[in-house]
Amino acid sequence: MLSGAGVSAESGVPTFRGGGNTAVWKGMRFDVISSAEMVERDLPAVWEWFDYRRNFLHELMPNPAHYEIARWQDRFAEFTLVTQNIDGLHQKAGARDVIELHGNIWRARCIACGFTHDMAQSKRPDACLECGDRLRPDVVLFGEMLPPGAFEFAAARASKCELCFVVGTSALVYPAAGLPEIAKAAGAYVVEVNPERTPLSSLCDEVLTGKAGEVLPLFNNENSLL
Ligand code: BJW
Repeated sequence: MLSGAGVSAESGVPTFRGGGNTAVWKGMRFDVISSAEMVERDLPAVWEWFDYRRNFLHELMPNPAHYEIARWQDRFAEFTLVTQNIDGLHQKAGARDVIELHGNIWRARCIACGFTHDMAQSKRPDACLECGDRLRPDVVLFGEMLPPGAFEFAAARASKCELCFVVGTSALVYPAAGLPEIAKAAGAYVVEVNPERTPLSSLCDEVLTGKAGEVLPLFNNENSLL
């Protein structure tokens, strides 16, 4: 399963592109404030944006889609959850071994030594506790490389996949959006769950038009084919 921001939408997390690409922070588009260039130019502004979002996320809970996905992990002998989400809500719902392609908003990473700091249980340190250098959010911003090995591992699982669910993603951001293409090329049955069509819809064997929190729980009954 590949998940995107739409899975968290019903928890109250704003999507990036839903509503017409208008997500802004103090007049800046998200792809400007969430960019490698902005980390170089104005790290405090980047922290202000991410601190705001962590505060906001603190109150939010997983929704039925997160819980259903977590259940699938126990239901299938081999199940891989790959997410583009950085909010940690899959894990909060009980999902394990989640492959986070774009990092996690609850971690900070040292710009110099790469040491990571947990911010879920404790407050953000002012500087790296290992070397004293500056910290940045441990998320993958535009124009940055994904965490070493994460995409490669996900691609290897996709290339052996029989059933691929693509849930709540606009499928615009690569390389994540390439995973269902890999699965399809390997012969997988590809199912999309999204209220809107995406560039992947025409590749899919099944398009379930609707909200993840309403569609996925429909698989959790005795008539379900899964
Ligand atoms: C619901 C719903 C409900 C609503 N239920 N659904 C090939 C071609 C062209 C460009 C590139 C390429 N390969 C790489 C690139 C460059 C770039 C890229 O893809 N750009 C495109 C936008 C054109 N990629 C990168 O830069 C990546 N790095 C990389 O490739 O490194 C190698 C490299 C380096 C240097 C140069 C070149 C290559 C990194 C991408 C990192 C993305 N980071 C972000 C921001 C994280 C930080 C932050 O949070 O601020 O990650 S961008 C943003 O988009 C975020 C998301 O994870 C990501 C994907 O968004 P997602 O999840 O799909 O959400 P939305 O909002 O787009 O869509 C929501 C969907 O939900 C919609 O479809 C709704 O309909 C649906 N929905 N309610 C179900 N209830």
